[in-house]
Amino acid sequence: MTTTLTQLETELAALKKDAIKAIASADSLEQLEQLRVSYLGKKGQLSVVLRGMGKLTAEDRPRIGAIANEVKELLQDNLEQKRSSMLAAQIQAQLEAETLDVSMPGVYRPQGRQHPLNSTIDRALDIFVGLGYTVSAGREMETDYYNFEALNTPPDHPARDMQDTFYLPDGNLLRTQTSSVQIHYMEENDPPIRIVSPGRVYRRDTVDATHSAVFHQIELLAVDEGLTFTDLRGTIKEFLQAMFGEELPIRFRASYFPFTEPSAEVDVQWRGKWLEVMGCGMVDPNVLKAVGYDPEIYTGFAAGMGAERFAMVLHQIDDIRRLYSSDLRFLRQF
Ligand code: 2U9
Repeated sequence: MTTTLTQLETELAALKKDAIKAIASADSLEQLEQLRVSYLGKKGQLSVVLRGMGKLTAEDRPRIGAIANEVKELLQDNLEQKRSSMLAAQIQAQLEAETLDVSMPGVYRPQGRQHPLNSTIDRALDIFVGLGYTVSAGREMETDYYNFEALNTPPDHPARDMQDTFYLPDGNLLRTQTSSVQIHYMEENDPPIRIVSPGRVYRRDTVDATHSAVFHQIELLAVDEGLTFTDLRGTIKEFLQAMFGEELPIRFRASYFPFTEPSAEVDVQWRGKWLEVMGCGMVDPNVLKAVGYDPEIYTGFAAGMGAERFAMVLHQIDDIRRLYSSDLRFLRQF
């Protein structure tokens, strides 16, 4: 055995020992790759050692070749094992970092709810839609014509007074009733019609427990051939029964509105008291004429109610101003 052989064997053994140690203590995939290049790459340490093989005798060469191959395979195995265990650790760390603790308390999000006024309006609209009515809402700024003239309200009617209506500098006004929507609708549609119009209306009222300068109305209008007061009465009875959730005694008291003739106010007996809840009547022939409907062929009935009034009755609210106060202690009760 020549010295060169022993020398190469020693070098290979040292390389193997070094490499195993270095691979074992590598702490990144990059470092591992550097080690692979440094030991096993074309110009790596193993190649350098093997260059010494040229000096060996022909019979020693296979021996060193076999040892070198063993070292190479061993290092390749070590590198591969280390690589897999590093990848596994990396995935494990990522999984742990992304783990959701489903037992952790959630983020509190306050739950909102519908305002009692809106739920009252929605409830009324749902009932009328169930009776075949179409919801039609319109604009809040109107001309004198749509708010008064077409609704048979004479120029000297007190409602047209500056004291009762908000007039705008340009001569327009803030609607005092949603009936103006129905005039527009009739101008654009032929009978038969059945519409319900919810919306904000404006009146120059002094604010107190039962009055507000801005409030919400719900008005219905039906125009068809042969409609009578009996149809009106039946519709209102159905509506009130659905609205209160039970059949209650109702009464009609004769009244006056410029746009209906005859006209009536409707009371409901509830918890021992008669409550005035809406107004109604047969559409005045002059209103039908104003929109080009022939009053000899068509008749109509209409009714109007204040949404606030209904909400107050249904929920026993003592002051209309509570509905506009945004006081959460009040609103949380609904
Ligand atoms: C057209 C023709 C007639 C709607 C009607 C009433 C009677 C009524 C009041 C209830 C309380 C207004 O909010 S309130 O102050 N309304 O009493 N409203 S008949 O009549 C119409 C509507 C449209 C074309």
